[in-house]
Amino acid sequence: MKKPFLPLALLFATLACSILQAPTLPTPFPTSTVLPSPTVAPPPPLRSLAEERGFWIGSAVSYEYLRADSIYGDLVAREFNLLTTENDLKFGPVHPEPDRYDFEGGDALVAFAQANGMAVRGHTLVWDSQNPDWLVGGNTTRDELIRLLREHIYTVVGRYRGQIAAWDVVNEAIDGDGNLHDTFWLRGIGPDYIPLAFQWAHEADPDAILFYNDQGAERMNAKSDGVYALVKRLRDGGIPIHGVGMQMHVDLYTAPPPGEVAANMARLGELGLEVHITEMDVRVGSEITPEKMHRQAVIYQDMLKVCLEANNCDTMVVWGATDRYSWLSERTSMQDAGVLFDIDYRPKPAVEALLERFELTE
Ligand code: 9MR
Repeated sequence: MKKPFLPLALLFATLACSILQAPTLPTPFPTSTVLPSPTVAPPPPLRSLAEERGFWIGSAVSYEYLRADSIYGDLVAREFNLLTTENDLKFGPVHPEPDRYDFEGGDALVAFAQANGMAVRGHTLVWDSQNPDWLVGGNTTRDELIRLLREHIYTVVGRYRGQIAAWDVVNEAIDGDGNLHDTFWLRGIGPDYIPLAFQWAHEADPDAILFYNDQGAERMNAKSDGVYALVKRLRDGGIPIHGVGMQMHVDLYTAPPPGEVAANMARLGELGLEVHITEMDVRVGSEITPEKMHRQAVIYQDMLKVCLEANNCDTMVVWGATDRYSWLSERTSMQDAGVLFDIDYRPKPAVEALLERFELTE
């Protein structure tokens, strides 16, 4: 049985908002070898088709870009009915000093989501990356670290109680062999840091659905076996975990076979767990060709199909909205073209492919 993702009232607000929202992006789109010609009418928003099917189509959003670019904000609000806080609620950004939290970005993202009838996924409470120097550089005892992590989770989750529907509580804790990663948290607290984090998040917001989130564990392999074993132990131990996030950072040649993703979702479903696709992008490399865009569209469509057909998957989040601001373009000088809209905010063939898949679904 699925837990309702949002209260009914918010769902109605979402629908009302999407009806009232007029697309504000510049149209018609300029010509390109890959993208629709200027005479083609812009496609309907993804969220409108998603909502008709009770589905959540999301984008990771950083306040840094939202604050600076209203066209980007319009794109996100028009196309998506969910946002994930890309960086603003990670430990370092939100808790930059021992006694100081910075909620500017998180508050702004939650307010933006509410104003636009979008749900929010909070990302992420416990990770080995983007931790502040004061935390990782300190000579902290195990007891102090436990106290500190509990206070952090209570403060961050508690602030958004009732406003953030789902949390990635623990991120990327399993290595490629399926064992626990040697992380700051494992060294400092031991394996108990995982169940403790879920327990504290649940105490801070009993209605939020709580996820373990990882990458490279979408198909059936040693890593996804390790994730399965971990979440099974948590479930068996009565720990409040409700789902697994499959990040789905893939490329044209290593995307997981849909059948394996479906099998993986099914076995997690047998444990009573939901699955969200949480961070999807499909890298195409530096050269962008129509063939690559087509292949990318097929991969997006395949993964949406798997999710729609599973009885425990109702959410697919893309890790960014436009290539202009995607994490892939932060890392390389090339855009790598991994998300759904290009650097000029124009929809790629993948958008059409997702719309088509929604239309084929009851
Ligand atoms: O998109 C995020 C990017 O802006 C940050 O610089 C980076 C820091 O590690 O994290 C990126 O997001 C990651 C996410 O939090 C966890 N899964 C992998 C994502 C891409 O690296």
